Amino acid sequence: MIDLKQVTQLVGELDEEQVMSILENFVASNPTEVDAQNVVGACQEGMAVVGDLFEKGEYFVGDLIFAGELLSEAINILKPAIGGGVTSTVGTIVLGTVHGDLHDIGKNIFKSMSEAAGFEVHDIGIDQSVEAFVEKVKEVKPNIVGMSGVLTLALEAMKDTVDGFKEAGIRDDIKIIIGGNPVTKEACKHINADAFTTNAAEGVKICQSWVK
Ligand code: B12
Repeated sequence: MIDLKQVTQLVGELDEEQVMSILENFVASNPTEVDAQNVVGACQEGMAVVGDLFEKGEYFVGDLIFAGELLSEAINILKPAIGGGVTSTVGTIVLGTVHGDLHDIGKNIFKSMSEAAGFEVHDIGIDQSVEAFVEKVKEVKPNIVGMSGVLTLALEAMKDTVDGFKEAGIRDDIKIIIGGNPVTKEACKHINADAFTTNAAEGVKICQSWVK
């Protein structure tokens, strides 16, 4: 059995070697999807520890960069266990991190999980302008738009983006889900999104309910 608290602690301590060794053994044990998603959650909590230490001045930007690389590597190891096996497309998602925000680890986790659940995902990347979202939606006509952001500032960028969809006359053609650490029920209402989550697995379930 994997010790989730230990995973959180080791990610918080940026102990790359131990984290990778534990995750490799975990994946080799043929875990269930739910167990793998819990490990993603434990890693996410570890990143919150990194964020707290950064705020306290104990970690620096270099540590944030290292933490980002560590988590991306961790998710690559976990990917085969996170889910999969669905071969037919259940729906289409346009996904991106909103303008001003360069964080993409959470977005990439949601992308992997939704692809594993059978969604065709068009990932437009980080720091994406309102126009880039609008153009992509016009091009691929998705069922769903997923917007990611971890900075507090991202919430206003998400609102700008939804306003952009409205101005382009395409808001009612899509469902919008927002994700990332700062999203809340209140923010979701303010932004005029249809759903919010700080958990990628929950996000996938919400998207599945929209395309049923
Ligand atoms: C790693 C990191 C970085 C890395 C990012 C690397 C990368 N490739 O993403 C780098 C070094 C680039 C970075 C830069 C900065 N960062 Co930074 N960073 C972090 C850190 C430690 C972890 C973020 C993370 O990956 N978390 C783990 C993931 C898995 O969690 P998540 O994003 O929430 O995603 C999950 C869910 O929310 C959901 N999800 C996410 N997106 C989506 C989308 C959809 C559609 C759905 C359905 C679900 C979903 O699924 C995921 C899995 O469950 C956070 C601390 C924290 N508490 O988050 C600070 C943090 C976000 N950073 C912060 C800051 C201040 C900065 C910098 C300004 C630092 C600086 N002085 O330069 C810059 C800003 C750059 C910019 N313009 O964006 C602050 C933000 C403060 C604020 N309130 O706005 C934080 C909170 C740290 C802190 N406590 O001070 N950072």
